[in-house]
Amino acid sequence: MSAEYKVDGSIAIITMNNPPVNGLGHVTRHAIVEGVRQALNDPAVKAIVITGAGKAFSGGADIKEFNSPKAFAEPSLHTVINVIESADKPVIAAIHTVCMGGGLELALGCHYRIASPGAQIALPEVKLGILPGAGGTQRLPRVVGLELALNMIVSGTPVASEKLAKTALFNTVAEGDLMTAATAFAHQVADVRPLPKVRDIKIDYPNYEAFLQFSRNTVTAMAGPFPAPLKCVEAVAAAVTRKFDDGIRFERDLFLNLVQTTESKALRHAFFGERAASKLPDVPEDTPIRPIKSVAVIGAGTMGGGIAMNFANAGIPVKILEMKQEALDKGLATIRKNYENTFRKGKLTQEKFDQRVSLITGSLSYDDIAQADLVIEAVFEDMGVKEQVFKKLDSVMKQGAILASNTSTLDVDKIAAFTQRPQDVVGMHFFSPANVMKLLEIVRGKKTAKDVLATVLAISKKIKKTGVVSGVCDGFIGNRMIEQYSRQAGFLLEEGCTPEQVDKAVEKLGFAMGPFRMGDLAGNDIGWYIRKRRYVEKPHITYSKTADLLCEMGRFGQKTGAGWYDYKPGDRKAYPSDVVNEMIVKHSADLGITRRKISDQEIVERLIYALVNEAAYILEEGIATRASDIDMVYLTGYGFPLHTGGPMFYADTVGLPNVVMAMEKYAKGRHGDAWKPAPLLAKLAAEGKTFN
Ligand code: T1G
Repeated sequence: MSAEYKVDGSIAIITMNNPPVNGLGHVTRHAIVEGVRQALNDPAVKAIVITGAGKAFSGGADIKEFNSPKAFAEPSLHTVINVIESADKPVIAAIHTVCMGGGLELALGCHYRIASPGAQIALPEVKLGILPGAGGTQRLPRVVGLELALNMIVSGTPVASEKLAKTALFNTVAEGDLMTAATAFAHQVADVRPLPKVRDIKIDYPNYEAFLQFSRNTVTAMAGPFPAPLKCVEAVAAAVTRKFDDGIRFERDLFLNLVQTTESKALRHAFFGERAASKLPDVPEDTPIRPIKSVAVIGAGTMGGGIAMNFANAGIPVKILEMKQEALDKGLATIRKNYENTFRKGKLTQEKFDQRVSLITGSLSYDDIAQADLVIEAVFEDMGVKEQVFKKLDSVMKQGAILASNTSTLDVDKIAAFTQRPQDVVGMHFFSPANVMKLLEIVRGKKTAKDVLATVLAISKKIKKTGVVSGVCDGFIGNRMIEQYSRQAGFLLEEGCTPEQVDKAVEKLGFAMGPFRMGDLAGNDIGWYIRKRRYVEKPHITYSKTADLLCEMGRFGQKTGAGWYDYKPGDRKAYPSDVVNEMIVKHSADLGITRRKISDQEIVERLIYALVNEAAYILEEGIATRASDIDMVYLTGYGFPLHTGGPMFYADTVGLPNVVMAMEKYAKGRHGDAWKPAPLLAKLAAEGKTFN
């Protein structure tokens, strides 16, 4: 039973109990209706209190049931709310901790609402690409007013219950024991009639048309490819322009339309993908974690500084170790400047600024970091340098300390072998800028201990990163895939494209930046350095020489004022470069290639399917645990458009048979060997299955 029923004197108490957040799944909905029916039929019962067990009143409809018959099986959430609202005895919602989505809509159907302070109150459906579908857009404006309701529904942002204490949403926000307050309140209102119904409240907002039009314009400007925000405005508009029941029907139609959209399915996929990523099949969820009370970072460069900031932001003291005072001072000054910029933008209070700056200290001596629970090296990407650092760490760090490398491609097993404690060694690959990008690739060595993985997964949540575990291979998950993406980008240049055409094609799909603008930002010399290593290690893999020719021209990107594009001093805008385009055209001629017009569709397919095919190899090799992990890597670390759900979800949406057919077409072209479908991809396509 996922709702308990008991009678306390003359008060019936229904306690939702569907861990972890009392999602209003079918069983729970049925149990609530049964409880209300039982209470209404019991002459001893004078009032009903509904509350939630555990860490939530209710986190809303059970998203896991979406797109399954259970989601709308009777009693639907609408039915549950109607049963409550039309009850002939008072129903009081006793709200605590989390009251979101359908949970808040259920509370709005009650006659009274009591809350504890600090409860998160929200209608976050828009974050899932839908809108409140059980009356939230019609009832919330009636209790908190049109403007606040619209803001809450379009943003999906939680508001603390005490901030809503003065609105008609709550009868009281009570300190102390919630159930004592709710039961006492129930006794007070047991005989009060008529029973107050939110649906009967009139919305008073003079000149609401102007406000709604302003809202439509604002929301249209910020919604991007997502249809839900604007539909939220239309649904809330119905609360003022239509009769209640008509508004409910209108809201329902909008909801049913949105729940079927690819954008919503992509957002729900990302919601669960974020949470699934922290689960490893062979690491039990109750694996004890090592306490991380202090962190050390080696290297005060761009990465080291950004990494340190993540821990300071989470309230964890960080010591940065450098070899030279000048480098240490420069690194600490850069960190302070970053915090000052955030403070100046009003995104940081003085108190937080002071706290964070004080949590980051520097040192020139390994002895000063010996007691840190976690040390992360962010030194030069060279195995020789890593060897020196890890041998030193092995001799200095306390037993049980976790030794992490921020390497972006190097073999973590080799790094672990520099120490006598390979079980304590792990990769923590942050993405630049490390204090901004959400992705953290956690690289699991063959000997990395399970509690080390559990600890790093837990600490990644604490520092607000999306931790995704990767096995050891060249480039782990993200960079190994981007290698194939970059190869195709280079080939496209040789065959007829300009850098701008390639970038624009994927930016039209929603990428923040195409491959060439990204190269100019990150520095083209980074890829050059890696390709030089690969030419030796993997001579069979061909690359376009255009990227090397570009670097030989000293055009490393924004940092040299010129890259694939030209740049003007003080202006970050990328201007197409005649010099580069001439180099590309000449290179095509040198290769004897007759340049041709290439469609945007071919560009998008070749770039994205190159990612997908490599990902299929990564999956079948067990480097990534699941397809949604790969999507999370690309959504949080590579600017892959969120509305597509990530490369694997995108391929599923296109249909794997279509992906394979397109690859077969490209296999007939230049470098066709790159288009051999990974066995897993070919198998899934042949069986009509999907990655996710
Ligand atoms: N349904 C199903 N599972 C849910 C869930 C939900 N609504 N919310 C959370 N979970 C799972 C989550 O997958 C994870 O599972 C576990 O609970 C803990 O979550 C008609 C249709 C509530 C603030 O959008 O924002 O109502 O990984 O790690 O950090 O209008 O979860 O452990 O197996 O996030 O303490 C609207 C979404 C639904 C709220 C708790 N509601 N959830 O945060 O824990 S649509 C939402 C959250 C709707 C109606 C419409 C957060 C949280 P697992 P967690 P947390």
